[in-house]
Amino acid sequence: MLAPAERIDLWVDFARWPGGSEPSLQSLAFDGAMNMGGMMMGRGSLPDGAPFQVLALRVEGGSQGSHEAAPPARLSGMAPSDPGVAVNFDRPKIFELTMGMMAWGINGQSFEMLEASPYETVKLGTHELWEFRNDATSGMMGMAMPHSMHVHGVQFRVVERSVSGRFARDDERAKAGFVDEGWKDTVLVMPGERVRILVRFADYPGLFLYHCHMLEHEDGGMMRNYRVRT
Ligand SMILES: [Cu+2]
Repeated sequence: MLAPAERIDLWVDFARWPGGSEPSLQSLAFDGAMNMGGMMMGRGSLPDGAPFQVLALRVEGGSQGSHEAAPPARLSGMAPSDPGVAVNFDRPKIFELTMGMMAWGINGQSFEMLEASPYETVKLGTHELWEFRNDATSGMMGMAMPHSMHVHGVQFRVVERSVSGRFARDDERAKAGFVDEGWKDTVLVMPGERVRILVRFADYPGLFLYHCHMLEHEDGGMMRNYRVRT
């Protein structure tokens, strides 16, 4: 299960399809409306959660199809992340994904073009633990939306994912599982979930965005800056 803007590397062996076949990459149907009753349906022709084709392919036959290729016997491995390296390992920074007065926000705040709060200021060269919490929206008129949280300028590791009991039964929606392994820059946070990430601010000082990657949400205010200071 992938969120908008979440990415993975795929290895596809097209030798298994005969020439002339047309496999495709599909976005399968899911309960994307999340009890919204179509209220915030986009301007597109497809309702949220409707299946659609992402990519059409055509496999050609003939000798060029006989090329042998195989993925490496062993893909890169990664040691488990160590939350202990975070400067705030005992006190993760909490980012509530909020909805108030019909405006999305992060910790109740909306986007400001040139601002980052002291809370959103980090030091270059350090690690921090951040926790995205998708529990505030659940109280608002039954609005329980997934969010796709993207942090600019860095890569992070997912340390922990937990779901409140109230939403645990809804995990059926994500039964395909999450892609939480490896380096990430976007992570799916389902309704009722808290996702803790370990971020390293390694390379550049300056002002960077973090936001939900669902366009209606980020444009509605679920986007903020954070500042990396030297
Ligand atoms: Cu969102």
